[in-house]
Amino acid sequence: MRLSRHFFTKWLIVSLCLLAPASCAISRQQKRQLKEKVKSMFLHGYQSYMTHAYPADELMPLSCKGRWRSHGSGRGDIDDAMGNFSLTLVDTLDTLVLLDETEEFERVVKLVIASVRFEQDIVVSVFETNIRMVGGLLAAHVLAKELQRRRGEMMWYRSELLDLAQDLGYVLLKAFDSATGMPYPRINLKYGLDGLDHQKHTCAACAGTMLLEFAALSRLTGDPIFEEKSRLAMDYLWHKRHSSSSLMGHIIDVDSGDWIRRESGIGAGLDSYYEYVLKTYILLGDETYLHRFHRHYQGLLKYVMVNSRMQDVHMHQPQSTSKPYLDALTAFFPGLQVLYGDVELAKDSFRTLHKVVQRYNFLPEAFTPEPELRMYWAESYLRPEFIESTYFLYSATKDPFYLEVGENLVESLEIYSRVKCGYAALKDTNAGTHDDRMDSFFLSETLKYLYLLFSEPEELLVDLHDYIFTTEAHLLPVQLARQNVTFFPRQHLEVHTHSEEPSLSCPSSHLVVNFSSIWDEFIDISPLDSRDASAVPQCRHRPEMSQTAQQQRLQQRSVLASEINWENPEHVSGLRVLLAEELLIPVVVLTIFICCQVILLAEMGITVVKRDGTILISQDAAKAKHMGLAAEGMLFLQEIAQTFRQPSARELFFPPAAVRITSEQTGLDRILKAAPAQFGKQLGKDLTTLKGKLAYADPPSACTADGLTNIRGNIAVVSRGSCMFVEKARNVEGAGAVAMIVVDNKEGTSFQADVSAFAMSGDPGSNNTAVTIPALFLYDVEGKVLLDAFNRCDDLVVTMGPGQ
Ligand code: DMJ
Repeated sequence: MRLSRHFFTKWLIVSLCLLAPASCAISRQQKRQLKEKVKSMFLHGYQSYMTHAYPADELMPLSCKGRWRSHGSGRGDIDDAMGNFSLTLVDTLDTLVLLDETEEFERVVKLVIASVRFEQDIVVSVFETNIRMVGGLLAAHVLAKELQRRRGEMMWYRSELLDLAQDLGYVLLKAFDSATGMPYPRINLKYGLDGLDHQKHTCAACAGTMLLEFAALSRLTGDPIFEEKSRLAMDYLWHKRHSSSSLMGHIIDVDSGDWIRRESGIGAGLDSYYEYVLKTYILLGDETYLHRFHRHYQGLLKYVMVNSRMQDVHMHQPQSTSKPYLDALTAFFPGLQVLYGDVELAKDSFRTLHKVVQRYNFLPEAFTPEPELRMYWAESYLRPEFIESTYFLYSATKDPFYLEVGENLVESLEIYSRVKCGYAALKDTNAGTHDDRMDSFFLSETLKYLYLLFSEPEELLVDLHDYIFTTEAHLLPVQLARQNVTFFPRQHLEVHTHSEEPSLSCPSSHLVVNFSSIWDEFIDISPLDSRDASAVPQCRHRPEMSQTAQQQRLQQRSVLASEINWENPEHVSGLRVLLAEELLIPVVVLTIFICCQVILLAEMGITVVKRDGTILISQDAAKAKHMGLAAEGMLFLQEIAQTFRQPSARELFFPPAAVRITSEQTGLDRILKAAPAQFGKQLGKDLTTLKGKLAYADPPSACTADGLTNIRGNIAVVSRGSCMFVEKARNVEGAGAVAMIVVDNKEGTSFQADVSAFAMSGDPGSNNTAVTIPALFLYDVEGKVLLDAFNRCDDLVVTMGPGQ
């Protein structure tokens, strides 16, 4: 082993620090310097890749050129991660955002959108392609949206990265076409499984590391297939665990379901299976997975990590060890233990790994278990796992010891791995010889965790508590748990704003909410301007949005409003906007609503004062946290004004309606109570009734004008949500439907239970007149009756008319 003077000094310092930790704690200033240091390291690696390798998949840091995937390029399995799709760049996108390189992020997102395609005759690893490419695209998509929302940057972006992720998702889906539902390990990007001499043996981690990315894909695109398939694969793996120990084997046949190799541990081949069981619970809130992880964890503690001594064992004879070494991937486990809440055991297992790192500067690819802890394989690929655990342990304990571990790693990388064109893996950790490879995970994971270790939470664009790291350290928002997988088309996440920025010279906007309502239970809000114009400081630069932009904002708001954690609103990620429509509720509820939101309103520069049955809502844009929130606040007020403006005579009363369903074949004849619409032809007034056949809109939300099929000449059935009712009506009418029935997407609602005189609202502007077809709304209970009848009766006839 090479023991440099530098390392002797470091060893001395660390030893002294262990004896007197307080005196050696890294100061905030040093921490900042280390963070900047890591950033400069990242930029060296990244720019080397962009200059010498891009658009190739990887950088060859010694040759200063790109590594492409070609037939017979020949490093065996490790090349399966490469698909000539600029792997390193895609894998690195979200790191750029976390390191606040957002201009560069924007530049290269455009490159990716313009150039990355998957129609190539190349066989790739399903697992690697999923974690690096799909995960990379999804995280970049989510962060691009964050940049739009928080900073008003990248407003041109329209979910193109999500489209790419979805395209790739469909390619990978073909791999699930096995007898057990577990994915085959490889797929041809162009031809799927065709012509592949199916390799049927896959590792448990390979089959079981799809669900986070695929669930995110389903929930962001609205296509449930990804989540469904990957859940089934997880179910199958769970069913294959050892019945008493709950240990898993290593390699499994995806057609027969037989275990091919039964070694059990926590390293390569198994690591991220366990990781995804726990993280699925964290991301999706599905307790089945917590229960499963708990069972696995008990088995691991009993046999694989006995008293924190890590070892690999035989799945069916867990008392006997199966191999004499542990691999570098094992080092992710303390981080997972932290996530599970077992910080004390995490510290113990980390201590063992740290001893190896202290000895060799890096964690070698394999090393023997305690007590020897000797190098077994000499290579080090600069993997992230050890630093990942360091980061999680520091986050949980704030013990400066972990910062020092990170600092040592920074120095080791600089001394032993930095070369002219990036960072080279080590061929021999002992001899310090280089290998001509810089794997994409070095930028996407190793340096990301290292940077985050030295960052203060408030310095980051996002609150990391709102995200989970995938196994490739890509960020996925935990709010996905609250999104309904069936009806969640992508319009939900789209942000479209006007180009004008709010002027901070604009002093304020005011509204009065007056409780002396014309309806007993509802409030009447009208702009203060119309009541006491002299009291309103007039704003010369108030930004006006187009009707469409406003509708689009409302769409977005309705999603976010559904995510409000009423108990603890300030802890909700992304809750920066409010839905004015939500205020169409009784006074008491309104009061609670506003009280819950005061913190959020304050961030938008809005204050709320309640006085003698009147609520005064005012905004001082200069007091908003930032420009984006100032604009949100103004829009919020505008929307309240529009929503609660004095109703016109026509709007004052919309009588309830009804849907009659009949089927001669089955003798069915039933009347369902329905809510009317404030737009389109009024049943019982503009026309008496309308009779027709039903057809499901596709996509079900009907929020897009393009691609709506099957509804011409029929009554279109659409799902509630994602956009305004009137927009749905416009779209289905454009596609030839003669009428529209919207079915509620909230479980358990019914016409009887809703005491409010609900009518689907129209455009605040003139576009209502563009809709001529009649439209009705059915609550969940009545909607289910309709859909059930539609599914059962081929001859179902639907008559829409006024209620009694
Ligand atoms: C990464 O691609 C991921 O962390 C994966 O889960 C395991 N292998 C590498 C890093 O070692």
